[in-house]
Order: sequence, then C-alpha cells, then structure tokens
Amino acid sequence: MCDLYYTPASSPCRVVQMVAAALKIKLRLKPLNLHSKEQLLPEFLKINPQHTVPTLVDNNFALWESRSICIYLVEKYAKDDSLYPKNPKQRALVNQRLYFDMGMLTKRMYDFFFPQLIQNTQPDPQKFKEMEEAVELLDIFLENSAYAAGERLTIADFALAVTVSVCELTGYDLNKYVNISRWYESMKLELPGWNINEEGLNVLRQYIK
Ligand code: GSH
Repeated sequence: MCDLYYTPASSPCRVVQMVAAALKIKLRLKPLNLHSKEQLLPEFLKINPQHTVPTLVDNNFALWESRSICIYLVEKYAKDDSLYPKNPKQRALVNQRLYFDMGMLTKRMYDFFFPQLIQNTQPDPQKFKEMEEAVELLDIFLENSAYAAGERLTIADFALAVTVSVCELTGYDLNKYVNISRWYESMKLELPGWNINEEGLNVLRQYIK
C-alpha cells in the first residue's frame, strides 16, 4: 500500500486522493500539520527535502508534485490508459493542461487570493486581471470539448476541477464563463472522490472566514 503525506486543506493533496479513488487504490493517509510546521521535521525532510504535500511513498520510492504523482499512479496501477492516454497527441494535450493548471491558473489564483487571506491585504487589481486572463483561457480550452483535454475524462479534469473549486470557494463568479460552468457542474457529478474535495474545501472555508 502507498503512503500519502497530506493535509486536507491542500488542493494538490485532494487531486491525488481523488485520482487514487478513481483507480481504487487504497492510500495509507499520513496527515501533516503545516501550521505546526510538521513538514519541516527531519524525518519528513529525509523523505522530501522540498517539504511539500502531497508526498507519496510507494515502498521506498518517494514522489512529490501532485501532477507527477497522478501520472505515476495511472502508469503503475491503472488497468488502462484512459485517465492518461498513451496516444502521443492526447497525452501531450493532457500535459499541456496540467502545466497550464500549475504554471498559470493555480499560480495566478494563489497570487491574487493568498495575500488577502494571509496578510489581510486589499485585493490587487493587477493580480485580479492576471487571474482573470487565466480563467478566460480555461473557458476557451473548454469551448469545443466535453472534458479538459478532449472527449474523455483525464487527470487534467481532476487537477483543473479542484483548482476551479478553490476559485469558487473564494467567491469568484464563474457563472459568466459558460464553458467552465457547464464542464464544472458535470465534473461535480462525474469525478470519483468529489466528496473528498468537498470535505477539504470545508476545512479551507474555515481559514477563509
Ligand atoms: N506544485 C505542488 C504540487 O502540486 O504538489 C505544490 C505543493 C505545495 O506547495 N503544497 C503546499 C505545502 O506543502 C500545501 S498546498 N506547503 C508547505 C511547504 O511548502 O513547506
């Protein structure tokens, strides 16, 4: 069984938990309290010197970065390639969406919201504009496809839907994005383990209040 070092309020942790649920992989959950800086304890630094959650340990193999973990779980444990297609073009599109999620959408969303949540600063209009640009791009990506990377559910849908759920939680109005709204509503019903995401969002909600 794989160990997963995690914390419920962390969105990348929930993506991994949901992909594991979709693959029917049982994870031995190892909670880390980031507020008490448990991720900086020497035992954990030995496993992951970058001290981030999620961190997966499969026997003696340790891996972090949620999107890499999801790819690993599919490649090692899935009975088929549907969540991470082997076809080069389909896989390239999934990768593009995952990099977009990490490098642009999540980044810009956190750059906008986190200073407000953590330092109680006023919303920065420039950061808001940059986040909106990323959300608009996602809406364009979803214009002609049912899923985030084509016509089948892939790990890109898990990653992006969790990101969008955090956006929604912060009160950002997604209704004006027709394609995101259509896709996101269907993801809430279709994604295995969505309840895991909702439980984590409830924890996060307490920090936001
Ligand atoms: N890109 C990484 C992923 O997707 O796994 C982000 C990981 C990350 O920054 N996790 C945060 C964390 O572990 C929690 S959401 N923070 C503690 C630290 O960096 O010390």
